[in-house]
Amino acid sequence: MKRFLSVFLSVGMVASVLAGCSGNAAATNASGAAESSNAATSAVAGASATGKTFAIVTKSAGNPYNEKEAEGFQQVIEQQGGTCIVKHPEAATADAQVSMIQSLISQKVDSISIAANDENALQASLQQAMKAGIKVSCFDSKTNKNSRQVFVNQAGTKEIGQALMDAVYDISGGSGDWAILSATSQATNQNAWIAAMKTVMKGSKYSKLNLVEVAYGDDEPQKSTDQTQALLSKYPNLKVLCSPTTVGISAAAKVLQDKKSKVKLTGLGLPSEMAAYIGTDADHSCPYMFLWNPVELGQLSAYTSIALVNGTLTGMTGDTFDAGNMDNSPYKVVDAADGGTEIILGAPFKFDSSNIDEWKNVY
Ligand code: RAM
Repeated sequence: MKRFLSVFLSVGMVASVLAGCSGNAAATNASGAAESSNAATSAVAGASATGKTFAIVTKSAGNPYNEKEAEGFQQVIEQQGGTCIVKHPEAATADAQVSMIQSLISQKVDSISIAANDENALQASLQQAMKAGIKVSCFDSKTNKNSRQVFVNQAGTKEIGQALMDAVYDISGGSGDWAILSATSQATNQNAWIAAMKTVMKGSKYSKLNLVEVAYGDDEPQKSTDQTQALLSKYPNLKVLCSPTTVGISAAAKVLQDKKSKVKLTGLGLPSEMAAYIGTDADHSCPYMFLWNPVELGQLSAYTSIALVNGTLTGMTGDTFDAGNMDNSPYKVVDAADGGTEIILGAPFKFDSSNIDEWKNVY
C-alpha cells in the first residue's frame, strides 16, 4: 500500500511532507491511521536467504527498542527462508559483544549485523569474522569503518542533532540551563548525536543556552532514574533535559512527571513507552520527542545482510539493493562521515499530543 508520511525535522525550522516515502518512523495509511510496519516485508526475487544463517547482535537485553529491531530483522530473514540467531548481551558493553561475536564465528554463521557498544573495541573480532568469510554490517550504532562493510543508519546524524537542538531551543524559550541524559559513554550513536547537537549549538541563535552536563544512564532504567534525580538536585535552574535514548527518556519522563517538576523533557523515545508523558500542559513532562521505526530498522538490516551474503551488495558507495516492500526500496549506499559507507533508513519523526495515540500501539 502506498503510504504517506509527514516528517517534521525541527519545530519552527523545517517542516516537510514527504509523500509516499516513509521507510522510517511513521507510516500512515491513506486514511491517516498509523499502520504497523510489519507489512513492509515481502519476498524479494533473487534475494533468498535459504540455507544461510544470519545473526543480529543488539546493544543489550531488556530494552524494548532493541527487541523491536530484532523482531523486524527476524521477520525478514525467516520470510526469505533463512535461519535467524538473535543475541541480546546482558549489559551494553563491548566485552559482552566480543564473546558473542566469537561464538558466532565458531558457529560459522553467514552474516553478523551488530549495534556496536563501542566504536573501536570490536575491531579485532569483527575483522576475524570478515576474514572467515562472514559478512559484517552495523545498524543503530556503528563501529569504525575498518570493522564493517556498511552501516544501516536510522537517520542522518546531522538531522537528528538539528532536530534535538531545535527542540531544546524551542522548549526552553531559547535560553537557560539544559542537560543531556545519554546511554553509555561509549555508545557510538548517542556520542555522534551529542557531537552533532554541539555543532549546531555553536550557531549564534543558541548562544543563550547553557549545556551544564552530559550524564550517562547506561541504558539501564534504574541508573537513568538516579541520574535524572542527580541532575535535578545539582542544577536548580535546569530548564530542559534532552535524552537521546529510549531508555533514558522514559525513566526521566517518569521522574519529572511524578515530581510535577517544571523541567521539561525531549529526546528520542518509543511512543509505546512515552504516550503517558507527552503533552504541553503542566501535567505532562515531555511536550514532544522524535524517533524512527525500530522494526523497519531491523528489516532494512536484514535485507542488507541478505544482499551482502548473496553478493548483490558489497557495501561500496553507489551500490543499490532491493528491500522488499519497504518504502524507500531500492536503497542506496552512500558515504558516511567516518570515511566508511552507510545506508539511511529515513528521517527522524516528531511525536506530540496530536499523533501519539495513533502510534502508541504500533511501537
Ligand atoms: C536506545 C538505544 C538505541 C538508540 C535508541 C534511540 O534504545 O540506546 O541504541 O538508538 O535508544
